[in-house]
Amino acid sequence: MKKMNKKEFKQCFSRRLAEKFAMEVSDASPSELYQTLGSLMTSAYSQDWRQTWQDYRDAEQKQSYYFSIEFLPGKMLKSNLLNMGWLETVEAGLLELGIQLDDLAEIEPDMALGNGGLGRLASCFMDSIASTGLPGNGNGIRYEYGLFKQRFVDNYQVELPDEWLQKGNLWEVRKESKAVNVRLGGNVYLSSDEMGNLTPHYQDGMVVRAVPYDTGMVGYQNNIVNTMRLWSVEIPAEEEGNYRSVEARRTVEDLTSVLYPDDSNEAGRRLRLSQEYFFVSAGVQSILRYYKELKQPIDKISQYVAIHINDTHPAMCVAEFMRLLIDEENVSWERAWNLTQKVMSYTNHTIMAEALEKWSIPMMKSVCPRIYQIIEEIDRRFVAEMTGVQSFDLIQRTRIIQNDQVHMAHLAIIGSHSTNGVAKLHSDLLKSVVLHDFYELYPARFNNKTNGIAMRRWTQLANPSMSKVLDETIGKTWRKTPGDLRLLLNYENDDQVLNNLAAAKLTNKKRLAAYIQENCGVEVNPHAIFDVQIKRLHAYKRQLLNLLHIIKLYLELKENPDLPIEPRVFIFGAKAAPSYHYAKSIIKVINETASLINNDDSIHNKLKIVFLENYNVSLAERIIPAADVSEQISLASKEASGTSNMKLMLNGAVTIATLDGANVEIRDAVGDDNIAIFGLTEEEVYQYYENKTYHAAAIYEQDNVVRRVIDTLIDGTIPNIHSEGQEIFDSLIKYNDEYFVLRDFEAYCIAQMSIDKAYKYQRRWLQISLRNIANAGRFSSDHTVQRYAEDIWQIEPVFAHKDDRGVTKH
Ligand code: GL5
Repeated sequence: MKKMNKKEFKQCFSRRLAEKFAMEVSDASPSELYQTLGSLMTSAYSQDWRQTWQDYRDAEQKQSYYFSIEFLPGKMLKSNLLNMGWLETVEAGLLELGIQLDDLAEIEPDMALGNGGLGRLASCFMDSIASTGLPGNGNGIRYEYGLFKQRFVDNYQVELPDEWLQKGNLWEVRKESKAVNVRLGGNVYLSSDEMGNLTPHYQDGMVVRAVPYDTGMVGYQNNIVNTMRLWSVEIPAEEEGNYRSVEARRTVEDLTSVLYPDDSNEAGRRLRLSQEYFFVSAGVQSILRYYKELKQPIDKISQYVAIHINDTHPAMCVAEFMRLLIDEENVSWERAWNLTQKVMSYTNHTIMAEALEKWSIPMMKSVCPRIYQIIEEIDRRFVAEMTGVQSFDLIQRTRIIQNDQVHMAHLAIIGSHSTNGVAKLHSDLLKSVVLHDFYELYPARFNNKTNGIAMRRWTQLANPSMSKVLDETIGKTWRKTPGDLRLLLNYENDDQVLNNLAAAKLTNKKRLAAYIQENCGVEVNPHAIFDVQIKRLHAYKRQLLNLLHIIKLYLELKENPDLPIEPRVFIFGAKAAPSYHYAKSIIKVINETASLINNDDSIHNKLKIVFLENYNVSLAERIIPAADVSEQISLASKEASGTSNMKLMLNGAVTIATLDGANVEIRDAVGDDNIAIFGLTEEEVYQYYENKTYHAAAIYEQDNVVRRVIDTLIDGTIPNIHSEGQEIFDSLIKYNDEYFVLRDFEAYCIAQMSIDKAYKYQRRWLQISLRNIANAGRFSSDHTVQRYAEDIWQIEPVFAHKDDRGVTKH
């Protein structure tokens, strides 16, 4: 990629502004300046983008395609600048033109085509795949509306549409020439020729156009630009006549309109399944079209293509790939099946039953009838193959079609060569419990790939103050090789370094405090402990446990305002799914508790609660560098991995955690003395399930502290929560506390006391924090994707060895 000095950049920038808007810098709005900078950047990397694609093609590289219904890249301006190697030059050049880069970055809407960890992981992977020079692509949906914008009205969550495309999206390119047609609905019947070959005939239904929008995934200073391809629906020109009414057009346009249609009703579920088939079919068709251009025999396709099924949403890739091979390419079933299994791989991201998708047969038949036929045949052959080899019961439990439902995880496992979990514990649980039956059938297919995070975004971009201290202390190699963060361990007794890290943290805390003041009107003390829980709102993640502990502290302070605890600011960031009533009640109760505590002068500002609205990637970038404490308190066994735990440790926060998901590996990395572990283990949780011996009401009756705290939900201590307080109270006492909040409460309070105590000894605290930073390198997603590349996809990096003029040296 072309490197520029500051002077050249300023010239190019002013020239581009004049060309694009016929303006001088002094006349332009931040939005026009942002557009100008963006267009300068895209034209600078588009040469590399073409070249990367060309190189893969010339070298006939095997490529991977990561199919994900969510991508959560956040803002791309600064991360692209960083990866292009332009960040410092541009920042300085703009400053000389009187422009703050951060003001331009503010203009960009967060690209929020995802919910949480799953989508953010996909985006960290996209960054790392390009940065490690791997030939890998993303494939997903270009939703017109991203995840809703969250507002609090009367302390309730209210959802507003996220019209992120309103002002255009300068990173994407509409590739009309690469569009494909996707057929939805209708009927299909098969005719057979004298050789027994089956041909499908389609009746009715609709054909929609899938048009790709490609976004360049710029690798970290390596001249590689990969592609994230997101599909948008359009009405094909030849079908225009069939879609005259607004309503008819709407039925098509809805397909790629929203992320997660409300699945509490039939129409929403149907739309969701249609979305899944839409992006699966479009993606697989375009892969096959590309493969055919290579003019290789179809039987070699697994040497060129790896398709990754990210969670169950794209599981229909298995059946669609089969469909294309047998219906369009005339490949026999047996050969097609063999190729499909070699090409496909699958990651499971949760053990929560609700997320292991199942679709009713009538629904699937009506959305994608041919796919259903193929799944039925896969299921039939699976049963036939296993009969006589495995027990009847095992076959019944593992087959794809059961009780009138299609089990998507079963389809993904049976139709692929690899199934992985996302942290050691999670992968073990898949083998021993959740997918144990499949492990019996296919032990060699199971493996672990612990999640990772795009280190550059979460340090260099989000935390420049800490990054500077790291550069000054251990040099700059950690920027490219995160494992080098370990060099920091040499300085754990160096007061100067500890103080520098403390000063960087304080800078970040002050910045967050200013944001909190501006957005919530709450004044917080930057010297207080910033205790952070940021993640989707879900009962298993136990934001409620956090809240109950806060209430306990509050009650204690009310009794004894001089209680010798460190001042603490509890910071929450979380969205609740719009139809998840219970999670919304928790938000309401946290917010009302915040109003109560934040306005109670009698506790001398020792406690504050801040629930920041609209948690998203950009907000995470503000909060994480300022965190002292990282709350990872899900019920053991329920959080597959977690990734905010990794980001927070990397930024020097000390983790308070159950032994769940990747917390176990964080504990192993930092050692017991540098993390606060508490609560039931996963084995103990399973024992409770087995013995059915958990009685939350008994804890409530016997434990005075618990009772006092829980009663505040219903006795008027916390105002305005009449029904929500009762609902939560009932969930704990009447419905026996599904996530063992009360069982872990005491242990959690003790762990919290240890945090309070440790913080009092600042030097020791800073050492713990330093050890967390130093040991975070292993959680780089660069490392994770390399494991996927070697073990699952069998793809290799192409370092095209380009010179600075973008010329490929072979
Ligand atoms: C999730 C899990 O809940 C997280 O534990 C995990 O870190 C993440 C990425 O593997 O996947 N599954 C899921 O559906 N979402 C997640 O965050 O949204």
